[in-house]
Amino acid sequence: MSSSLADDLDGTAVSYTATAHPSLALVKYWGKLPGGVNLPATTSIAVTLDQLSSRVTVRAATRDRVTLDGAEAAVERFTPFFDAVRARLESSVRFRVESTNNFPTAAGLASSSSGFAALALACSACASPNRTPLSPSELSKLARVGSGSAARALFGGFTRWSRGAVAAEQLHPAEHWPELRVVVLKMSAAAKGVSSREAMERTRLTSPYFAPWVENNAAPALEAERALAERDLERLGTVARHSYLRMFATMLGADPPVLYWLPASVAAIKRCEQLRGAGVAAFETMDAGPQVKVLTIKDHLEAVLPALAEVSEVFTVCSPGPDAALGGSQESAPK
Ligand code: 2P0
Repeated sequence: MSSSLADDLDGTAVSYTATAHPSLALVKYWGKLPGGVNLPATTSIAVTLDQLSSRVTVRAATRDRVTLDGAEAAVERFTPFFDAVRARLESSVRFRVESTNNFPTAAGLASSSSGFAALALACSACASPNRTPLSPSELSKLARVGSGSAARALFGGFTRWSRGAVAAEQLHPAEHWPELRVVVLKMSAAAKGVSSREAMERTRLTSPYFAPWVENNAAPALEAERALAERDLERLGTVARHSYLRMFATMLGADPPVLYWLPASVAAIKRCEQLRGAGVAAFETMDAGPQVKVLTIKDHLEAVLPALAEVSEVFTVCSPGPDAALGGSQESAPK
């Protein structure tokens, strides 16, 4: 059944817009605790990326409906989140959502983190326009129901989402480390074949390496937190590399195995190794997709960018980003 946008609206025409930036984990969330909604089995430590963004516009409507970058999305993916917002705010409103990303969706660039963080803000404003806005922690709880990593994307700068926690928290604002840079490489814009949610659950249920992955998570999370506090890129980069490689080790042990890497991903990993050998800060990380993101500092970009451009497209260079916020405009991700 198709209907025009006007058919779905309740006649108020008031719209609520919010913008959020993806949360890139340096120590990874991979695996859920049983019995809750997106409760993490591992503590994750992350940075919010300023140049990538999701922008959502929400209006009250007669039924829930979502378009993602102009295409109709399967609304079932959003229903538990919408229901959580309605329950929290004691509202029966239905949501008409238009969402755009300035980067490839579902390609391993954490689009669900920024998308649901922006939705938590815009939907809660739409569901209850006359009450005091929910606190960032309450919004983080709601965003988590949509997608685990979205709990972190509510906050700018540097975040922690502890094992079993219902909400994430900010460790430091973006101003804590303004020189930090994340070079985002684009190996492929194709949507991934296996969703991160499915891959995560398959890993938990079938990989013999899942239990040791969880058991060995506390020390790296603490080490990353300390390295962040001291702005020590060597230590942070080293623990971030351990975390993503061990996360992939658990996936490779799943049945059937999950392999997101492309030849260009491996080429970028090797190029970072060469750069480090030459004394240049370049610490890569990856998520549920083929893209490689490289941690460095501003002064090393001159050496890092041409070296990485030889093996992949440099999509953009990010600094630590701001909090998710109501309103906001979206620009294409500049290099
Ligand atoms: C993270 N990822 O910490 C990890 C690292 C990908 C690799 O969180 O099922 O979309 O919605 O809670 O948050 C991607 O998975 O999963 C993710 P759900 P999500 O950023």
